[in-house]
Amino acid sequence: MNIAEFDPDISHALNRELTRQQNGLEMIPSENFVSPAVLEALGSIATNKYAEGYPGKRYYGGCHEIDVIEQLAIDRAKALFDAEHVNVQPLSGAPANLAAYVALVPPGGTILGMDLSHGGHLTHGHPVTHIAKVWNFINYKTTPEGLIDYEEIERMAREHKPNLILVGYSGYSREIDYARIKTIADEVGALTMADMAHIAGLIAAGEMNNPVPIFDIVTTTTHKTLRGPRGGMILCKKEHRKAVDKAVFPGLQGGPHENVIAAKAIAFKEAALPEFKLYAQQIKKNAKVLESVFNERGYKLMFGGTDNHLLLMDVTPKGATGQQAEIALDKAGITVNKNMIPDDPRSPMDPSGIRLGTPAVTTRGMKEEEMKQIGAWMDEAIVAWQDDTKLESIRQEVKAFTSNFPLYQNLTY
Ligand code: DSN
Repeated sequence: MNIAEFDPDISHALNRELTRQQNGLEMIPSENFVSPAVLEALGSIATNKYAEGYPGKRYYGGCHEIDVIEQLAIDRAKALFDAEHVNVQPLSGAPANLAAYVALVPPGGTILGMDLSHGGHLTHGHPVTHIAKVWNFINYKTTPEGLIDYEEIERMAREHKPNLILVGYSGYSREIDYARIKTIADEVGALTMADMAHIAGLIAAGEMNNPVPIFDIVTTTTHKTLRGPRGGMILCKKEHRKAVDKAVFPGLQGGPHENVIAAKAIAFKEAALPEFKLYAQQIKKNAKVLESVFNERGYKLMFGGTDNHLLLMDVTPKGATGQQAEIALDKAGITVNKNMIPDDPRSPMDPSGIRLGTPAVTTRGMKEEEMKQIGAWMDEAIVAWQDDTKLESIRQEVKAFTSNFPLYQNLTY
């Protein structure tokens, strides 16, 4: 019995969500649309199998084909990122980061990571997280010009002697000099970690610097620019293999989600194709077009612009807060997320900024010309945040526009 017959409530919600995805413009930089093959693997019978352990060393019988699937995912990820060891079992980005800390830093040890409002992530040690009670996180910030402050990182590393120096961000739009961080870490005897969740797809395509050959450990999600299923992964040097694998299982997780791992394997195969490189290049070109549109229209871009897929911008010069802009854009059929800007004087629930990105619209085939139109609509919607009639008219235009970029044709639940 299919979903529609058995559970109309879920079926209707899924169909409405599908319509929302098809009719709107998805500009949240951490979201994307997976391929039909990835979607099929997620719904496959691999979900039925328990496989605690690792390929060839499981605590359950009947894992032969599951081993084939997980080993393919591991081997493909190793090749894609030039990694010595890969663990594909982390359930998502936050569990991957937690496992990385468990593997490499004793409780009470010191971790030097980026402040949340300057582009870091909650799991990089924000005081509201439990992990901030387990490890001693010290946060660095960007320079007043909005760039990574390598000199300050060096100074703080010398002062605090961290066990681990962490780079890689959720709201930062510039390139990272991993070699420079490695030099600083070596000087103070720290290990190095990069959280490449946002930019993994750009790195896989060779469109951004790759930390994996340089750093001790790299964590990622698989569902952002990498365009795979919702999940996580850890890549590390051989000497950390045992500690990482033990931290993931049995340290923190139970049975791996092998349907998701099958989908990861497929996504890694897709990311190795020449067309994925073109996709990654287009993501960056599209972000650059939005950068110039918003510059021309008087927004304040954080970090001076973008080298990757995302933009963080202060919308208050246009008379709206981040929350008001997010709600107005939603009404106009454009999805973004409100976001703190560096040292934001406002609150996280109603910050000064919004964060936007191009991976999802680029997957739909939108290019430079379409970005100009999207940027214009976004500006109009933010300026008219109190005008529901205007927002509804933009929504109708967006709907007509997106029908030219079909998504999951013939899919229904
Ligand atoms: N929630 C993700 C993002 O949107 O960047 C990071 O965890």
